[in-house]
Amino acid sequence: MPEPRIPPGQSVSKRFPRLDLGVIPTVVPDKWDLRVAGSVENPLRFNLPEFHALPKVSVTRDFSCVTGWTRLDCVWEGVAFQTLAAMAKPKPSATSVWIECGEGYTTSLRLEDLMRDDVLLAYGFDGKPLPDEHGGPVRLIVPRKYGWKSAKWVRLLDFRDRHDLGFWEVRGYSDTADPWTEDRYS
Ligand SMILES: Nc1nc2c(c(=O)[nH]1)N[C@H]1C(S)=C(S)[C@@H](COP(=O)(O)O)O[C@H]1N2
Ligand SMILES: [Mo]
Repeated sequence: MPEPRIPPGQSVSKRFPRLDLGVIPTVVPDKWDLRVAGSVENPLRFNLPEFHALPKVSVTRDFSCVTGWTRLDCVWEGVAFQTLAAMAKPKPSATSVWIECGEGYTTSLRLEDLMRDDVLLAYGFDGKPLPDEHGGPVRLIVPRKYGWKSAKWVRLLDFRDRHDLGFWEVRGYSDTADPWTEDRYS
């Protein structure tokens, strides 16, 4: 059998639905920053112009939410996670990254899952600046995981020597979150 295009139990959405806790954080561009901290040799802090000046990548991937929709061929533009990791230099003890967002949402990922070459901190979507409701100015995109790992409005990437569970993961959603195995709940 050929591989199906979308994961089991999903259906294609032409629109790009919005899914979050209902709050869009107010971003004052002068005050916005993105910090990379924790178990790294080189902690980093970027304001928006500095972040936009980093090497840019474009990644086209499908996006699947656990509630059942998949949007095909999302075109994301931004900074590869690998680029940030190379600058920050994780300590050998770092195994996980804790992610904090502007409105209080959190998630976390194993470092090995973030080091895939399709993971990025996106500021562009389908050829335009990433809209506020989809996580602008900067969001994480982890195409191989269900959408709740793709944190919107990211402000902090905290490298850790232990793995802590984020907002949905402590509420019963899977920590591994693989759409292809319908790995929805823990
Ligand atoms: N900060 C933040 N990021 C978040 C969420 C959230 O509530 N807050 N929801 C997640 C979920 S469950 C999904 S499916 C995707 C949806 O992204 P979208 O609203 O751009 O479609 O964002 C994820 N990232
Ligand atoms: Mo979701």
